[in-house]
Amino acid sequence: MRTFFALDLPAQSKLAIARWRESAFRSLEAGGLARPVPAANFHMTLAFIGELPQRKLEQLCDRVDALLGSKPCAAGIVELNEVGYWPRNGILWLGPAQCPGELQQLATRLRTLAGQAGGKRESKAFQPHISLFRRCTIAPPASLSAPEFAVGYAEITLFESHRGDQGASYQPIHRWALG
Ligand code: 2AM
Repeated sequence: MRTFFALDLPAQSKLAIARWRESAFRSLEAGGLARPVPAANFHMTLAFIGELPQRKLEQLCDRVDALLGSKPCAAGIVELNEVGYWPRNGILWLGPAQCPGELQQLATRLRTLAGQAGGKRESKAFQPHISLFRRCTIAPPASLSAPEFAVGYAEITLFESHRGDQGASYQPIHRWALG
C-alpha cells in the first residue's frame, strides 16, 4: 500500500486555489502545456512513506499516536503566498514563503518515523508545497495575480495513493487531530 502523511485542505480552500490557478495560469491551462492537478487532490505532503506492509503501517500509526502524545503539535494557519517550479519533475506549486516552525518540526518528525518504519528515507529538505500542475515542461509564466491564501490546519491525514487511468486519487485512511 502506497501511503503518505499530509495536511488535507478545507474544501473551500481547494476551490479558492483552483479558481485563482485558472486565472493566474490561463495560458498554461489553455495551451495544454501542463496537466492541472484536480482540486480534489490538493494537499500538502508532510512525509512520503511509500510502500509498506499493513503490519508496519499499523506500527507506524502507533508511533504517531505516541509522538503526538509526548510532543503535541498545535493546530495553526499556513499562509500560501509563493509559487515555485521544479523543472526536474515538471511540478508547478503553491507554498508558504515562511513555513510555520511547528509544521516544519512536525514534518521532520513524521519523516523520521516513516524512515524508521521502513518507508522512504528523505534526504532533501522539507519544502511545503501543494502541486498545482504536473508535466509542466516549459518554464511557467509568472502568475498573473499573487496568491494569498491563509489555510487553517487542525489534523494530519494518512492517505493511501492509487494510480488509475484517470491519474492519482488519494483516500484518507486515518486522521490525527492536532492539539
Ligand atoms: P508531489 O506533490 O510533489 O508530487 C502522493 O504521491 C504525494 O507524495 C504527492 O504529494 C507527492 O508529492 C509525494 N510523493 C510522491 N512520490 C514521492 C517520492 N518518491 N518522494 C517524496 N514524495 C513523493
